[in-house]
Amino acid sequence: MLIFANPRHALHEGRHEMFRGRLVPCHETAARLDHVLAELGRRPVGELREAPTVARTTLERVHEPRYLNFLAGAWAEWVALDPANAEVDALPSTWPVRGFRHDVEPLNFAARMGLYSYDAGTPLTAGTWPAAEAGAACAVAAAHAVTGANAPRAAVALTRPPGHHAGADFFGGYCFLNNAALAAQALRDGGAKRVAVLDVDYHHGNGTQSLFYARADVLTISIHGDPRTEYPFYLGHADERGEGDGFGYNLNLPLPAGTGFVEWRTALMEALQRVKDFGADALVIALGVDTYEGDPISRFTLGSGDYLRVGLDLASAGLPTVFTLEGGYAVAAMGVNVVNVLEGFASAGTA
Ligand code: OKP
Ligand code: ZN
Repeated sequence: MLIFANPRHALHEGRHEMFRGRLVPCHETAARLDHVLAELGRRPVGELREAPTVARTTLERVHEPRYLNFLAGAWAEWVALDPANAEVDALPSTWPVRGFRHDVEPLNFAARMGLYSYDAGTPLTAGTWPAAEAGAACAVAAAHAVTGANAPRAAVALTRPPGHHAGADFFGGYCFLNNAALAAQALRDGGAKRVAVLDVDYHHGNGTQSLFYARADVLTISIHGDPRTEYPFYLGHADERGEGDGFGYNLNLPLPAGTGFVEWRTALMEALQRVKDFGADALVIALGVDTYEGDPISRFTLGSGDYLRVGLDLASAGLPTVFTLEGGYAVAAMGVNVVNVLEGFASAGTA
């Protein structure tokens, strides 16, 4: 198993997110990844590698050019508005909902922040772009690593900010560039005919679903908290099955808050059966461990030991597999939970 750890992840360190009328400290912190790296130091389940840089054209396989241009220049614009802004994160506060235009890009910075986002919980900071770009490079490198003869079974993009909520032209849910989608597209571009993305984060992978919704070559599956009560609320229902050519190639498995490992694993088995029926050549796992019982913002009750079983189950698909790191906010348990998945996967055989 090869592990591409984002060397620039700590450049993205949001100060505050909007929650119930107040700015509260961010849940998505650099310490999360540091705990995973520390646990990997104790239990080296794979080989750490450095990722080469990613080309803009590769990012444009998934994201809109005008969105990438905005993200890449956003911090400089923010500080140019007022030098004092350097001490504050940029957060959106106005959004073009139903009936507003999305085709005309406003000149106003706040208006563009809103055009390219969907929540006020995702601060954009000085290091957001370099961190997200280097993370995307890890995801693409991981996809390349499992491609070709004699490739290892699995590669991991150990990165933050996470990616699965980001769409073609929007950020939100702590995500800016969709690492899982970039990995899936890189696998397709590397010759895989059919790629499955299985999202096991507590939250529905709305960005990934939207990116591949009309495509039959990438199957998207998400197991998550029921969006009627859980973030991201406006997508992730069981009746969303894809559209056009993509009809039948999206599977949502929402579960009620409070779900434990036995029921969660039944959903995982259904997901893996769908991957098998699809005839996938490669698998991308959007790996969030916010399904953990101790997670401060989520409500499933998986235990740390359960993640070993999860890894073993994922390996049973028998496919070249790329993991991208998504959520997980019980910071101290984060390392053990993530490395348990990877160790469980590796214990199955040739990873
Ligand atoms: C990102 B990922 C909590 C509000 C929830 C958004 C959650 C984003 C989760 N104060 N804010 O899927 O783990
Ligand atoms: Zn999540």
